[in-house]
Amino acid sequence: PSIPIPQPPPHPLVGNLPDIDASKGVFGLVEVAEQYGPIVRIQFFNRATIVVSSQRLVNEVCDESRFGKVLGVSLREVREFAGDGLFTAETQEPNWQKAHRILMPAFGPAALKRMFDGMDDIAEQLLLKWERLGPTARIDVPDNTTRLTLDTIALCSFSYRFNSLYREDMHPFVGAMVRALVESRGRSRRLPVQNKIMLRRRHQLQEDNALMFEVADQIIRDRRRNPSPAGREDILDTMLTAADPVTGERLSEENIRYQMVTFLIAGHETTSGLLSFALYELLRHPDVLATARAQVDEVLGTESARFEHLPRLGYLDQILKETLRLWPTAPAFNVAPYEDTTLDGRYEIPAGQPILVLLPQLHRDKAAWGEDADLFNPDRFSPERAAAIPANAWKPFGNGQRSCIGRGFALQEAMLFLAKLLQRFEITSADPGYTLQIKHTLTMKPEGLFIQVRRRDVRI
Ligand code: MNH
Repeated sequence: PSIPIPQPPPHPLVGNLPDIDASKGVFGLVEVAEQYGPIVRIQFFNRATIVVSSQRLVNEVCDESRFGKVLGVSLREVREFAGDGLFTAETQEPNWQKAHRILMPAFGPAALKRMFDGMDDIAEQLLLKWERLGPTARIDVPDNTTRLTLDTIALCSFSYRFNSLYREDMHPFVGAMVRALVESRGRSRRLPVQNKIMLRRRHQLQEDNALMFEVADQIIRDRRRNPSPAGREDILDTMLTAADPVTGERLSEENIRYQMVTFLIAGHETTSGLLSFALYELLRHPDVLATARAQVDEVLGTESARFEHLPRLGYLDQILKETLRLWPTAPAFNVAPYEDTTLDGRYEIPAGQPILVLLPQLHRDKAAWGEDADLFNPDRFSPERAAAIPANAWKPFGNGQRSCIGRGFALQEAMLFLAKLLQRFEITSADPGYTLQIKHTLTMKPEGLFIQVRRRDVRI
């Protein structure tokens, strides 16, 4: 017996648009989910989305034999500038499959080991800068970590230096990207006719897209003129030269440009948010900070961080995972059933109907995480306890074949930075009364979080 999916009463024409607070990003949906429960139907104009947020329902929609990724309304707008790059391609598109096969090894374990030096290069620059600024400087955490992660992804994948740490304003790519992402969200909440008449916004978006393509094209032109030395090939070289093992084809120049824009977007906003929220939680949990520091001192001592140290920093890995549980910086993804289906044995869902997996809610589901689900506690991910986490209760990197290609990259980069930071500095909040304020674009970050750092008495 099928039953209707709960939905807030829709308004004429716009549906539930006025019921969801756009300024709160995905937390606007969290409010509705809190009121209506683990499954709720939301309708913008004539487009419906089904929002699921319990482990029980998410576990079902993560079954890849019945459900697969679809582009939500925002991602369909992002496709304007990320094209058929991995993130915004449909799984059935030949270019997704081809690029997936070519690029998976480029982000695999052997590649991550090669990229260690690039990650260390940028992390070292940032920490040296903080040391020179001294203990009285107020350090803007999301701003600094955004510079770190943008420079790191560009150096590691294209051997290109944005040099964000040497400039006051961010590289123009960042402004263009942030505006384009914000506008994509805006467009997804308007009618096509509304979007059509907003000429100034349309022109700005075209300008921003052109700038992002120009940055990518410039890097490709430079590379063609100055090939990488033998043995120093990077991900850009892989894209320019590698043949797909199945079709024997290479990536087109246009597709390479889309992949580059995709890596720059997907590869830095989320990781800087992760690092920012991790610092936010460490400052609120001195006991966790002390345990982390003790491990760093034991493993690194006074040595410079090396790739071989990383597997021994398990507690830092637990901190990052727990941070992504409470603050999933890419807070939602969409799947749809391949065929008409019934969810939870009672909700009828037509083929192709988008289902949004709401991560902040899933990750605080008390049935999956216990009564203390709202508490930050990295022990949840200890080797003993992690095995008991229910299937698909933790999905910050998405699901299955369409999950994040940069997962290992992000965790390695974040772990290395945290280890080096704790080895070298005492950290304190610059504003002990700070109350969390989240800034939402496609991702989320703690806005206005400032720290101060004081050099510890260790010689490295
Ligand atoms: Mn990432 C897909 C989260 C870091 C590149 N990423 C996804 C998805 C999530 C996600 C969620 C699935 C989206 C969907 O189903 O629609 N990503 C993250 C988080 C971090 C992150 C939380 C950091 C923390 N991602 C990175 C980094 C890169 C990257 C670093 C660098 C290249 N991510 C991607 C790409 C995809 C993706 C590319 C699309 C993969 C595919 O579908 O083939």
